[in-house]
Amino acid sequence: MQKQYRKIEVIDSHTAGEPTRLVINGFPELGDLNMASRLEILRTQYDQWRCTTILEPRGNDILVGALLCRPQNPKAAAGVIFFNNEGYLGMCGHGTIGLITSLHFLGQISYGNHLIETPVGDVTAQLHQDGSVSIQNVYSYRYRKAVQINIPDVGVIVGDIAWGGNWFFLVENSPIDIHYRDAKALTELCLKIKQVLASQGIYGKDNQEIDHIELFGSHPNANSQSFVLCPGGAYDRSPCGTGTSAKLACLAADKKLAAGEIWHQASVIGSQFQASYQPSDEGGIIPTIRGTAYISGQNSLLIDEQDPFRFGITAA
Ligand code: PYC
Repeated sequence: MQKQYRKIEVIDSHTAGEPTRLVINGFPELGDLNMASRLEILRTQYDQWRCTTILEPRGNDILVGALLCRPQNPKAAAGVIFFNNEGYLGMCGHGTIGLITSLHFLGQISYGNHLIETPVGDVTAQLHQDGSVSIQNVYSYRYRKAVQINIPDVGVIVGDIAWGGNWFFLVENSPIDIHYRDAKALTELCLKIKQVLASQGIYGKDNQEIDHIELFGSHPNANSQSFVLCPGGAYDRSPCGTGTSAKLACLAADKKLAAGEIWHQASVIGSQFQASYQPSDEGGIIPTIRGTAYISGQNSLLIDEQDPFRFGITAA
């Protein structure tokens, strides 16, 4: 008899070098609550499907997953829940650009504006005729300015804490040059910063963990170049949509960038996003991030019930 496999259908894309694996079929039914509630159901009851999709041997540490969900609002094009090798993300900028590009590839949306529901609120995405995508992200703001921390073997590092859909610690002048060849040293520095923030009880609003670290340096053809460490220990190959939103919130708070002015943010590999903001009545900003994603695969992940690694390779 022919073997039966459980199947997860995915569309793979990358946005400015950072991959997104969009799950279009094969995950358990999560119901009709909002995306934050559905994320909790996925996290507490079906987390093994995240592991199957993202962890080796079917995935890898740099992959970001996006589960396509039925939206609550009939006017929305989709709902989405983002996840990675460690857990779940509130919002993901490069992933939303990947989602829109994948939905267009599937023939499910056309050029123009699309409302997307995420666990941290609705975002609007515009698919342009040239294939690029602009996302109007969630409300973003700087929470604390110039927080000083002492990093063993490095010294004092000063950074801002800001929300851009995830929590970021942003270091304006990286003590290590932002260059792809130095990714290992940059990763180690960011991990140390993250550890010190956690051990000193330095959090975002409502004691939320600061799980993204962002270092900045100069770039010849952009306003700035960044290195962004993601929660699972992998670094973002793109300039990071939520990280660029957090950066804009700091620039706006410091009056270094005017509303509507374009900010070119380069990533550690040299890819770029264009970003701008509008002020929000609440004091922070509504950022817009523009970038391009490319489809890189259309695939069915097959899961053999007898495979000891069907739920991924984990330390446990
Ligand atoms: O683009 O917002 C982003 C993002 C978060 C984590 C990886 N990419």
